[in-house]
Amino acid sequence: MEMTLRWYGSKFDSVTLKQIRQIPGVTGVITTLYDTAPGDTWETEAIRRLKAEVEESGLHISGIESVNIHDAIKTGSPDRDMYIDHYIKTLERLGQQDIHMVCYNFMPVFDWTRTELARVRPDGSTVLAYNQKAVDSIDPAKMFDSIFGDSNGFILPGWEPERMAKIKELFALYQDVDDEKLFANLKYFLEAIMPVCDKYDINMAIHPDDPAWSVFGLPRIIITLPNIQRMMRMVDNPHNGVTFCAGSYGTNPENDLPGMIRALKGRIHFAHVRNLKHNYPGDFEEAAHLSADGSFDMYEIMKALHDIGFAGPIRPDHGRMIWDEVAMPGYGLYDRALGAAYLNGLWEAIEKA
Ligand code: DNO
Repeated sequence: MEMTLRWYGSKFDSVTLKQIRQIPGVTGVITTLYDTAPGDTWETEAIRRLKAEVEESGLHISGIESVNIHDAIKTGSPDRDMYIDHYIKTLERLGQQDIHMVCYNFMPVFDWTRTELARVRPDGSTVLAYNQKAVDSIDPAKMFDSIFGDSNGFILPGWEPERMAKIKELFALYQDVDDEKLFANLKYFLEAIMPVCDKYDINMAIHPDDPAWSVFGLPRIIITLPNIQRMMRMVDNPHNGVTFCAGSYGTNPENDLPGMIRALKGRIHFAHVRNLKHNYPGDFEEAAHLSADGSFDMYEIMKALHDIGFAGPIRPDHGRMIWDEVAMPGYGLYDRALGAAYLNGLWEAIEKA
């Protein structure tokens, strides 16, 4: 594995490349052109500039998170082919710049969903949290206002104000899209992009739906092992793989995380490893990466990745806000750096054992 950190670019991130470079064992960043919109074709020059900036700091780009997918592709609307062409062009340009891993998601309307961005934990840190009752009682159109109010002024990935302003229209677009249609639209997209992935050796790594069930009545498909296996079988190409996000799959306590990792051997192209704490059915909050702070056995997760010979990029995920840091919720420096150090420690111990 290669330890990495997510970085949104110097215009958008409170964390600098210099700081990332000083986290022991972190050699790469996972980044994106954060000011592109889903459906845009990425400019070669912009990719080059990003790459040069990262490399000047002594790091390199280990992958992209995310190249977002336009709603026309997810809903299968008549103009999808145009947006798929844009996507293919973007992949081609990334491949030409020697970038070989792209994380994306196929979630309708919302990317990840949380009901609180700053729930206070007993140690005084704040974390992202989810409460099903709160979701059931809120109008999705209001969700954005409550989320945005707590975001420290940062634009959260997947919650861009321009998209959220059109939320009613977005919901209408998905009116006739159920799980089966979403699977079919994903298949259509994957079949179209596999040739360019084969040509440039680009590993596509689909991110799970977070939380791993339907919210606001929208279809959600990347939530369980059988569904991932269905997705991989329907376009059976090693470049069609997954981001194994422990925190997202782990929202459902029935997902056996180490077991899933073992079953996905060879098709995990990227790993997000973080911990969360289940308080009671329908309520969870994020935790420190340390096993003892949450509900997951982080040793078993890292052990499973080690056992399958996982060699791709891995990153700590959603840190707590600690030590008075002001940053994008989940994406401060301090707790993610602690997470990276802890995961590196587990890995070293597993290797030496
Ligand atoms: C949340 C992230 C997601 C992820 C996208 C991938 O913090 O893990 O926003 O980047 O779903 O496209």
